[in-house]
Amino acid sequence: MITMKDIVREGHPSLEMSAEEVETPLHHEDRELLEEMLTFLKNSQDDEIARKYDLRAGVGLAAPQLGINKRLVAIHFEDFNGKKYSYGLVNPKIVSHSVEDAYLSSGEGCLSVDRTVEGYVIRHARITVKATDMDNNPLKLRLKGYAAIVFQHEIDHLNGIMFYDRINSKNPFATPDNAKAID
Ligand code: SB7
Ligand code: NI
Repeated sequence: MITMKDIVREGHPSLEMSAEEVETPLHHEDRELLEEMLTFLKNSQDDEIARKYDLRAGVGLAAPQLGINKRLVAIHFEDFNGKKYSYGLVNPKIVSHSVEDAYLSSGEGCLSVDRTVEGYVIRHARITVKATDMDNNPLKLRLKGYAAIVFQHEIDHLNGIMFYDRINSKNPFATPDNAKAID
């Protein structure tokens, strides 16, 4: 079972490098890893289990956060409208995005970062993501709002990018005119 002790923290090299493409159809071990990552997210959102194992709640997890240098991402959350997103993604890629940007007005955090970093994380408002799913089927998703933010946070981990790399260092709360707030 994955717990917080398995999650590497900022400064670890796997958070700073570009991860390797994963072969498809998935090898058994990669499929198992994605299942374990999804289980971690579900456990982290279950109050009782999270308390018992001291898990921080997470909506996504990327393999490099486990020190595993592979392009694998798990996502599990419900958006503000109650729409459910639960995916194991293999080699996810943003194939197109809006000109408009967006940021979460509450900022972002990361399971690999044990401190609060304040500021707006400027991202694309809308993205189209292509990936292979856990059953080896091609997947194409059009995402906006909170979901678009979460997927970009996770895909960034595959490219060695942390959320604070996208905060304006001179003025963390600067809002570009083409960026809208997501509450
Ligand atoms: C806020 C938090 C996340 C994504 C977008 C906004 C995910 C936090 C968990 N992770 O560190 C996953 O990489
Ligand atoms: Ni993160």
